[in-house]
Amino acid sequence: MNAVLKTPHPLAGQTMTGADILVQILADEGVDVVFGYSGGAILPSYDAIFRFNARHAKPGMAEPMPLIVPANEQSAGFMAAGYSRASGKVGVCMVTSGPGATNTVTPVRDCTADSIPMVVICGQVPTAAVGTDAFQEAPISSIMGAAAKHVFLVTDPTKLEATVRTAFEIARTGRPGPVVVDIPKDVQNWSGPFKGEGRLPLPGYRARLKAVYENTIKPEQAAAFHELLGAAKRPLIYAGGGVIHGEAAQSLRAFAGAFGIPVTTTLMGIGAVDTTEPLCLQMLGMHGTAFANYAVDDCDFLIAIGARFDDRVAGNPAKFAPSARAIAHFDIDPSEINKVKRVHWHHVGELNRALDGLREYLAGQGFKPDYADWHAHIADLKKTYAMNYERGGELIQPHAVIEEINRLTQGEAIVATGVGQHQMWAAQYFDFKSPRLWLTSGSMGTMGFGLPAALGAAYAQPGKIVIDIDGDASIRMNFGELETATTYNIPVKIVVLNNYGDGMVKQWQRLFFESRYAGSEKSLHTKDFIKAAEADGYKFAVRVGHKADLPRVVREFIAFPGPALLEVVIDPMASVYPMVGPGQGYDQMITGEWIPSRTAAKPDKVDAQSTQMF
Ligand SMILES: Cc1ncc(C[n+]2csc(CCOP(=O)(O)OP(=O)(O)O)c2C)c(N)n1
Ligand SMILES: [Mg+2]
Repeated sequence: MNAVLKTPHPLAGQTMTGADILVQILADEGVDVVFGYSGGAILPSYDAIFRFNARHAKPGMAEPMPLIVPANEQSAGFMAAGYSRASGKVGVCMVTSGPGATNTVTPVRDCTADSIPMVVICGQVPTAAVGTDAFQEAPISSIMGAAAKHVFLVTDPTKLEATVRTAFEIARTGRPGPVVVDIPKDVQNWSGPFKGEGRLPLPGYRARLKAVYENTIKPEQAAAFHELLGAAKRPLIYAGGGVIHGEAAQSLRAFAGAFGIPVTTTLMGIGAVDTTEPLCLQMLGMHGTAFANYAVDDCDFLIAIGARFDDRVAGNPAKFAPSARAIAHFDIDPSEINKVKRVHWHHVGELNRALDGLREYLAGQGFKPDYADWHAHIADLKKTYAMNYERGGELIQPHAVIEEINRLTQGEAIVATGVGQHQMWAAQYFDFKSPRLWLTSGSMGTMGFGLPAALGAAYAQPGKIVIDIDGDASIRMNFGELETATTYNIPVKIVVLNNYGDGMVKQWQRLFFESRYAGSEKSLHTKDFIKAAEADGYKFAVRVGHKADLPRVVREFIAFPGPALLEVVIDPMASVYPMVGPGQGYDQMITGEWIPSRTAAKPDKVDAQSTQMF
């Protein structure tokens, strides 16, 4: 796993402190930025990073391991996650004990739920004080045990080195996820020999991984798949975040392209295929495109790849893909097979190898399907049920803002989001030509994700344009990070779609609670986003409220070279459509006023009972 490490390690045998060992392993693992916040229990490790940077300083070059300090540790976690999502590398976050560590619980859970590799290093009170309610002590291994992929509390300093190396291995292998390493202060201050090699024994984990990595599709399994695909007239690929995490987008594109199989993606799978391609149906699910959801209803063979039939896609598993005579499922995690929906064919293994192998097998069999009728049907669905919104009114519609930005960025920008309506409009109206451009808190749906994730992404992909599409409420959650962008001169472009409230909550209150806006209305809130940005040093901070100004202001905003904030006052009553109500089948999808529907379902038909589930 240690890609950059030569054996023997050039520093092997040297006496080093625990903190220096930690930092050396970070460097060996390829860590080129650490996001975090200091404090008493992590001071030795912060000092070790400072000294590492001083030792390796080269004139005219950036520090090899800069420390990026946000306003709040939650943001450090989301910056590391944004870095990881945009690069595929393990993001690193380093915080102090107690409140520093507990502030990272939300990003840790967020990373587990979205399968994002991250290593969180937490300082802990000295070993002798653990369990005494010492100053700034929190039981991190217990708290994080339920939230992380794995947690280590290092009590034996001679195991620190192997533990940190193993943490990276666990974070990035199999189904990726966050690993927390809790390091008491005395372990950081301990001095001992640096071995330069070695990992902890993890026989069960490694044996399971080996079996998964070595599992290739056997000829009889390939023949069974061939039979299912050969019998299908309307096959459809449903691709999820696993395709992105597994670096399998190219293999998916080659597989779908070789046989002409249309593809729809989950929220997490956006970018797995180029959304501008004719056979890409964009996102499916609760707020998916109507044409994707209708294609799911119409398909006779559904091929799930790195996706998990979650409730935002299969709100009613029994009614999901009702015409599919067969479902196939590819995943790296065996626990996902038959978890929500029973499938007829499955393969647990690396997606890229599986898809390449299967494509070569089918091609070798001379498989040349003719899906012309299905392609015509897909083209017709895309035309008839195209995404649309009110284009004529006085107020600025949020969709128009995204279309305007997209016209300039052309599917090449990195887009991070908060959570709410703005997140869904961004998912629906942006193009994405490649993977790792779309950064969103999918499973947890954590408001406050967007701005720090965008900042982290800017470190992962310097030179790429990074846009945070945020809501007026979501951005408030980590508003302190506005200043982080100017402090470090990170050229993120922040868009606040201001509908003066928790728009998504209000939409549900309109649908299910007779428009009683309990706790979701913000029209009397007094924050001035522009003045706030100016106070934090923004040289571009502009509010736009008139439709006619939008194209010009968006152009100036995107062209601005440094951090920039654009607040757009949007129609506060705009809703996200289409919408499949919770617990419902796609045949009950409501499409709103501007997208045709092929059923008569109306908003008031959404079953209030089903909301009990959420
Ligand atoms: C941390 C957190 N708290 C609460 C929620 C529940 N929630 C989901 S969307 C939403 C409203 C978001 O408002 P805003 O950011 O302004 O986005 P809009 O829907 O208005 O575009 C809320 C409160 C959440 N997702 N995350
Ligand atoms: Mg809002």
